[in-house]
Amino acid sequence: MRILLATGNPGKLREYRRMLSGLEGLQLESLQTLGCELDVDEDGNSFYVNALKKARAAAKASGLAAMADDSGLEVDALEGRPGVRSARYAGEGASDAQNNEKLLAALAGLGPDERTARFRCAIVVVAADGEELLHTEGTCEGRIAEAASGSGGFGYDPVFLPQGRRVTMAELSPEQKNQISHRAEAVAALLEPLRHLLAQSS
Ligand code: ITT
Repeated sequence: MRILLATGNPGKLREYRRMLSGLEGLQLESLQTLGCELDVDEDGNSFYVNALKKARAAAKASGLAAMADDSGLEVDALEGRPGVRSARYAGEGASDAQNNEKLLAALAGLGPDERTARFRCAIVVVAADGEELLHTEGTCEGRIAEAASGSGGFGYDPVFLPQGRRVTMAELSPEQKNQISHRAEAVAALLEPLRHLLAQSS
C-alpha cells in the first residue's frame, strides 16, 4: 500500500522512514518524490486537527492515502506555548535556531523545576478520499535546558532534556531518540492498526 507522508520537514521524514522501515507492505512516499507541494493553513487549535488537515490536503493533492504528523512543544511556564505554533514561535519562516533562542530568552532566570515541558505528536492516516482511518498520539516529558547543545534531530531537540537523561534530545543517537520520543510513542500505538490496514489492502 502506498501512503504519502504529508510533511515538508526532512527531520520528521527521516524519523518515519527509520521507524516504519520494518513494516511489510508499506511504501512510504514523500511530497518531494511525488513533486507535490502542500499549502495548508495550520490554524487548528489541536495537534490532531492540524494533522487531519495536512493528511486530507495531501490525499487530495496526490490521490493516495496519506499520513500526517502535527507536533510541538508545550512549556508549562509559558502556559503551554509554543504548542501548535511551535514551528512559527519566533515568526513565520523562523529557523530552528531562532525558535530556540526565543525560548531560552523567555525562560531566562527560571530554575530547573520551572522549566518543565513536553513534546506532543498527533498522527493521522486518511484514505485517498479523505476518510479518517487512524489517529494516535504520543508525548515525551522533559525540561528546557539552560543552553542549546547537540546537533542531532531537529527543531527544539538541542534545548530539550528528556526526563531521566542528562543530555539533550539532540545529543542522543537517532536510535535513542526513536525509543523515547513523542513521535516514537505515537508510532508505537499506530503499528498494530497500520499492520491491519496494510493486510486488508493487500
Ligand atoms: P510539516 O507541517 O510539513 O510536517 P513542520 O515542521 O511545520 O512540518 P509542525 O507544524 O508539526 O511541522 O511543527 C512542528 C514543530 O515542532 C517543528 O517545526 C519543531 O519546531 C517542533 N518539533 C516537533 N517534533 C519535534 C521533535 O521531534 N524534535 C524537536 N522539535 C520538534
